[in-house]
Amino acid sequence: MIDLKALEEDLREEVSKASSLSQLAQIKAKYLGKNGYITQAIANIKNIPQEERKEYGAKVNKLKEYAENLIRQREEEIRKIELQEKLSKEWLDLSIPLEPAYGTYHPITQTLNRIKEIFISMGFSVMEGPEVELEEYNFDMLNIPKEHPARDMQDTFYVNKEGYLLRTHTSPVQIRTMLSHKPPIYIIAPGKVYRRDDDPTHSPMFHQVEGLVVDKDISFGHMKYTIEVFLREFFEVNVPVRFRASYFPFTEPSAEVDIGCVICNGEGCRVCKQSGWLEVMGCGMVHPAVFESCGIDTEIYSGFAFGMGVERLAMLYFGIDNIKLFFENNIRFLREF
Ligand code: 2NL
Repeated sequence: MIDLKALEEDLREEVSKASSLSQLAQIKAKYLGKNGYITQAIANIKNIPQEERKEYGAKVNKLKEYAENLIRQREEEIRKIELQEKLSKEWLDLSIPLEPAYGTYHPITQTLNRIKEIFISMGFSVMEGPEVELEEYNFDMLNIPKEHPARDMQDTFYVNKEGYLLRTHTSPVQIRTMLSHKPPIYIIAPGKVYRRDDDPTHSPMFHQVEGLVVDKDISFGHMKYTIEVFLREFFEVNVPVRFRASYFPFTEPSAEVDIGCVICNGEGCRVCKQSGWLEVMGCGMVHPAVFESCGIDTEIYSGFAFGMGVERLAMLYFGIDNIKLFFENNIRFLREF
């Protein structure tokens, strides 16, 4: 007959010394497992003489219940101790200020948005159009001759569909607007344009904003004032502005617009090549041939148009000397804005 008292004492001692759940699991197997002491004691009940069997059986079953409870209690204790240890080792300092990873608008987007805001404030609408354009809208209807060098494969990206190209300026958006809307027209056309250029001052993709006004009695004076107001709003100072006679096939007369150098205040520096002036845009009165190709009556309407490079304006506004920085997505550069 197994000594149940001794078994109980051994069990109590071992359980009280167990300090981990795995140790406890071993003890449980030793007493209550398939060949455990208590399991064996239960199996042995049938070998006990008849007169003692009932009492012995009751004791063994009580011991089994006692063992199960004892082990369960210890298990809870050990879980608590282990949790306390974990909590004292692993902790978070909730007082550390966390800087949220805010994004920002790309400097070109910021510049485009500022340009748009200024023209919207003057009553212009913003028009957009496709980047893959008809050669007809990009060149023919703008009075650009068939032999013009800008049409050359070396200057323009043609796509593998006859009569289509990547727009080289946003003028086709204005052609589309004149074809679909009756004057008065007061619009700007911002967007991406493409030219086969890739050197330190040119990128094959860049951004342009063009503007177009078509109405009755529109003069060069309206254009000059509109552009002067825009430039002084954009550069946030009362910059000198001058108009120099120039040539574009789509305007007549045409002019290039200079501002007093915002880097050296007109004193002469590397950026303005010692001239004190910076060329910032081109403009002119819309050529009658352009109006005619769009079905606008030149006896009734006149208008002006202008075009500016967004990267160039952004570089002057932010004081950046390399156009490539806009397209490298260097996070240390972008964080500056
Ligand atoms: C420049 C010059 C210019 C225009 C763009 C234009 C558009 C139509 C009709 C007539 Cl639909 N003109 N656009 C006119 C003059 C100059 O851009 O230097 N851009 C960066």
